[in-house]
Amino acid sequence: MDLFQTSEKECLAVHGADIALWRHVDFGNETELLNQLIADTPWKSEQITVWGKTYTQPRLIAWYGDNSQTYSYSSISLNALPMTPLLLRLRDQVEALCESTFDSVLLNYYRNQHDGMGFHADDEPELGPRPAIASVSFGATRQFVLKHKNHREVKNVKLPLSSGSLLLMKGETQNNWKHGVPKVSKLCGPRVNLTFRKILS
Ligand SMILES: O=C(O)CCC(=O)C(=O)O
Ligand SMILES: [Mn+2]
Repeated sequence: MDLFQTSEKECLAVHGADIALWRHVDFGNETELLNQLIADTPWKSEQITVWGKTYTQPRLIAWYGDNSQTYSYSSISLNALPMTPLLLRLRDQVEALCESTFDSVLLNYYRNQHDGMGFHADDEPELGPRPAIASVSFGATRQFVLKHKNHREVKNVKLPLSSGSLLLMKGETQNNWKHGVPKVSKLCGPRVNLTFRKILS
């Protein structure tokens, strides 16, 4: 079976964005992948400072890359860990589907419904002006919400990202839209999300 042939790509009609979604890619047994990622990743809890106030991020993170890159966002600076065989294998599949190359990956671990990610754009200068960012999810389905940066009248776009999904954002997406993963009130199991990126030197 050719893994790459089984996945269907949907291009989403979102104004001023270039977003594609594969609702399910055969990355392997997703429960095993989720458990392996949770168990084998040296997760870090980070403090971020926004407008002078310091918070503990409501999720755990880890940063991996081909080179010993340092990645900075908000007030955090992370040194890349070396890519693992599992991450290299997932990257090969993601690169083939997305027709892009990536040199690093940020892992986010949402332990339960109390974990989330606030609205932000992946628009750090080191990602370049029109970055391609590929996001793979395992575990609980969480809503990925896109909010237009400039037009309040434009409705938010809500995408439920289920286990084994692949989302690709590129072109003007980060310039025009923010995105986030809201906390939820209902009981929710663990989710690990991987965002593959390319850091320009
Ligand atoms: O968990 C997600 O789906 C989003 C992750 C994300 O936006 C990020 O890592 O920048
Ligand atoms: Mn992001």
